[in-house]
Amino acid sequence: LPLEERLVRHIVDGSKEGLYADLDEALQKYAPLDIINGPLMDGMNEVGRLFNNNELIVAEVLQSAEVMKAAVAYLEPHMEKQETATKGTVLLATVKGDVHDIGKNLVEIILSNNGFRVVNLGIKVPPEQLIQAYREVKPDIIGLSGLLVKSAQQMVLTAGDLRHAGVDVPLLVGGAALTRKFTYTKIQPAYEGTVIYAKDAMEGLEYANRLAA
Ligand code: B1M
Repeated sequence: LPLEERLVRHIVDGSKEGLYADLDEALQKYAPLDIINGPLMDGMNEVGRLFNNNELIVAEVLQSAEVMKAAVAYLEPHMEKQETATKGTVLLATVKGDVHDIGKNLVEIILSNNGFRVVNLGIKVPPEQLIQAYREVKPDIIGLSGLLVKSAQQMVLTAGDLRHAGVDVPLLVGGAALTRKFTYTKIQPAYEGTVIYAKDAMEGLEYANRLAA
């Protein structure tokens, strides 16, 4: 199989056998982020499709997720890093009820490689925990991730709870269940400050940079 297809297969099959050798080969040709956004992401999307068709079970999806995480961890040291003074602090979380964290962790890597301090609260983070962390960390931006359809609704609730707690720093939101339209028609009206939708981690960085400027 050609290299790109082998990378897709590692993810779909949930197999680390030969993964690092293939990643090394890929690094000769592509930037780390292009490997993630290209074949590795294609693999995850195929996993999602197969799972949707009942051709994979949760345990297999979890194995694919492990391989994706291992690949991202392997590529991370090869990414460009900006050694500048910090542009600001981002408080990051996957919303209550949602365990998906690969996209969120990618956002963390990209923001922290580009001058932001990131405090990552992890998964299934309820609004109360976010509010408490906000008071301790005093972030410049709060980043929320969610992949489930119900997570989009949870973001509306979270935004409302943050507003009631007097939080009004910009909210950066992303994840497969969200759309730009949902963000501006449902989340924004529930919040006091600005709400920005980012379709991927790089767009998240772009908006974070603009907010920090
Ligand atoms: Co789940 N899952 N999953 N899953 N899973 C999806 C999301 C699903 C679409 C699959 C499907 O059915 N086709 C579906 C959701 C359906 C829906 O709600 N409509 C689904 C389901 C149903 C479930 C369970 C309910 C299954 C079950 O138990 N029966 C369960 C839910 C548990 C829960 O959360 N309470 C579940 C569990 C899991 C695993 C644990 C097995 C595993 C997650 C492991 C982990 O994350 N540690 C998993 C996986 C791997 C997936 C798929 C296959 C892949 C997700 C992924 O990691 N993608 C997914 C299908 C799919 O997305 N195609 C699926 C790669 C990652 C880099 O992309 O996170 O989208 P993503 O991040 C992107 C952008 O969205 C964006 O940037 C990234 C790219 O640069 N982004 C941000 C994300 N967050 C951002 C934040 C930002 C900015 C950008 O700013 C703050």
